[in-house]
Amino acid sequence: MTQRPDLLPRHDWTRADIAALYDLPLDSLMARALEVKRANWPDGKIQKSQLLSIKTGGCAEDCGYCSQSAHFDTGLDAGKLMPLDEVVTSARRAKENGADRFCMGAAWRSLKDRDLPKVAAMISAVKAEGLETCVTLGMLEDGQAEALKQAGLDYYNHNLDTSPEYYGTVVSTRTYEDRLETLGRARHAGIKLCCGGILGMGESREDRIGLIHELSKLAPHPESVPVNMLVPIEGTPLGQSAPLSVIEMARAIAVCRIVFPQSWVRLSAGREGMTEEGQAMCLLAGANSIFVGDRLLTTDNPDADEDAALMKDMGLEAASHKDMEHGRNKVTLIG
Ligand code: SAM
Ligand code: DTB
Ligand code: SF4
Repeated sequence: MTQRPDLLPRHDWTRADIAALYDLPLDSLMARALEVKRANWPDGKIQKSQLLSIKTGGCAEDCGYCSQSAHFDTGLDAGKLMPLDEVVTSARRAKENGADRFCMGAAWRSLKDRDLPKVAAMISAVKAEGLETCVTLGMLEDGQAEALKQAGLDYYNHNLDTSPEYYGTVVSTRTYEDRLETLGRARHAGIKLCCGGILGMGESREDRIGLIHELSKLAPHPESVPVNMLVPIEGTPLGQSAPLSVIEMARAIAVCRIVFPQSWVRLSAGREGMTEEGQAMCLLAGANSIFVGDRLLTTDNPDADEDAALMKDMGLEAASHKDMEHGRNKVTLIG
């Protein structure tokens, strides 16, 4: 038996290699993505995550896409950290609705030590409900990732968002290096990474290639790669961005499937603005994870009936982390 290297993770992708994938005719690109997907994910199941905003708004960062930044008037009221019992109620409901992972997001620039015990208690309680746990809390300092891991954290979400070149156009209050440092801390503590970006912020295809290239250099690859389509928020600098075509979104997802063969590639924010056919195209391109529940953090997501119809029409089943061996079904062996 020999392993086919083109179906397995690599960390030596160049921008030119990724650009060459991007430039393929769509049918050739999708055929290659499908081959990678079938080899690494033979059961074809879809991972479902549910989000909960545990601390909304009033954030000190100026991310130009975000409803929660205190720098922009988006009409969102800032709240306090949610009490534990409300988090547990929400996690139970998410599980009943078929979610397998529960992701708690806080509109913080960075996690403060005073909030750490409260967040740790939330992680432990969600884990005790039988869900995989994920948090996204901004930047981490020494020792914090270890404490989160000890509480039962499976994934840390922290996105690179776009290429290093375009990043400064979108965010000015923290650097790409800051992001990489936090990712390194989470990884060092043995936490899986959920790291991706946003498309449709006025970036060029070269920037999308640059983002994928930066993600591909992370070794091991992030176990989850969320591909968000910008949800335009009125009042933010990117609120009037021209919508991205779903074909370009599907193309990016197919490239991600090929570059990150054993990662969950998540069709993340932006599904509410897509037709069922558009979402189906993104799933056929290689996405194998979605956010479920009718709310993301502060914006709408398709409701349970719509998602049930999508899954039924496509003949898709939900994945459970219990049948998974760290994000992949089996090793690719070609006789
Ligand atoms: N404050 C934390 C941080 O930035 O890491 C966690 C929350 S933040 C809302 C998580 C991610 O959501 C961002 O990195 C961004 O990729 C995505 N996101 C935020 N607003 C979005 C929007 N309007 N459209 C699409 N994705 C968005
Ligand atoms: C990610 O990449 N997408 C999620 C999650 N990680 C935290 C967030 C999407 C947010 C969409 C806008 C909102 O609802 O505020
Ligand atoms: Fe704050 Fe995160 Fe929104 Fe940036 S994306 S403004 S860090 S909540």
